[in-house]
Amino acid sequence: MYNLNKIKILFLVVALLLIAAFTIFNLMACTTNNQKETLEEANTLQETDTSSENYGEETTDKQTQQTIEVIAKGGGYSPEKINAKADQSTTLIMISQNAYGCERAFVLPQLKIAQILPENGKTIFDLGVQEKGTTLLGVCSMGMYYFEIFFN
Ligand SMILES: [Cu+2]
Repeated sequence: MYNLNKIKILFLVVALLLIAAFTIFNLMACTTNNQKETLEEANTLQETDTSSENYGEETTDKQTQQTIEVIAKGGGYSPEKINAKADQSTTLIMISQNAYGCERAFVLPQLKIAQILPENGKTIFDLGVQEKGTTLLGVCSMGMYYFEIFFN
């Protein structure tokens, strides 16, 4: 009877340690539940954004599409400073290259976009049409890695 209780307590302690270790690991990997929620929110926002894609399709205004490519890898994003054209429909392609760190927890704060990037592969974001003088920030959820897009 006494031994059985001892085993029970030992089992409980081990279980608690495992839970604590798992929680710490999750926090370090930048994948808290909060971010998953913002991710879902952002996805719906993104969908509504694309519906207004036809906006500004005027014959007088020779509007074309521009694409920006940024690499997400261990140690951050590259390039960190990007010049882009204002008043153009802009697509951002995030290219994951062996991204195993928190660079995967990608956030575009001004556009209310938060998404977990794959370890490898491309993720496409619609940045819409930005005004001259706008600077868009791309950042990891912890604010450790970032890049800036300057629209001119
Ligand atoms: Cu980070």
